[in-house]
Amino acid sequence: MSEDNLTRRRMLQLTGSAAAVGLAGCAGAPTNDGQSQVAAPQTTTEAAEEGHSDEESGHSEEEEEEEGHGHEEEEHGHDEAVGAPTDTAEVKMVTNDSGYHFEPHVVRVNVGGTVTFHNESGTHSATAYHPDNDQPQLVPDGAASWDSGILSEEGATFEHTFETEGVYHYYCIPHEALGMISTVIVGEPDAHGQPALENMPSDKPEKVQSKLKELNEMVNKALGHEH
Ligand SMILES: [Cu+2]
Repeated sequence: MSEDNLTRRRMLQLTGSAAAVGLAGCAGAPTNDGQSQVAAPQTTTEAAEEGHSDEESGHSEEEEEEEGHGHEEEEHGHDEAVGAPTDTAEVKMVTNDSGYHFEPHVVRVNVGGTVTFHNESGTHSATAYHPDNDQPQLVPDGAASWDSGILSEEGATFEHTFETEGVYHYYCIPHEALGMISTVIVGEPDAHGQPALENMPSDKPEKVQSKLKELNEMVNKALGHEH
């Protein structure tokens, strides 16, 4: 594969995900954020400049990460690279000035691995897109469902162990419509045939669909599945 093709594809993906981020408002480009040490007007400028440079120079992801967006990324882990699977992972559930978030958006564990959901601030749940939760199936065929129920106490945790390889989307009951949705990848699944990646629930609000698209792009990238 030629380097040019690779770069162009990445550029397209970046452009696409930048658009999705704009809609979803919960990932990637810095937004006004109470935890940030950068004043809001500067943050806005920085975001605008980033968008510009992505389009013009087609930086690869790696380059973009090295250049960094400063401390904000470290705090939020938004523009995360999804690594190899591990035995355990932790996801924070956060309410802050920029909204409602699972952080990071995509975690990856081995088959039999455990994800701990940790309520850092606000009132949230971690709930699988599974028919058992009266939702469309955005988890692997045959996978177990889970639902933390509402966690309102700071520091409350919920664990789920994933025995079935594949891609799992899940949401926060109070904040789904606001885009509080994230993903667990289990093992080394083939991106083809994953319900999470292939079944877009068309009856969901636009904000939910755009968030799912954004997550699907991250997952496809992590699994080396390029269109
Ligand atoms: Cu929430």
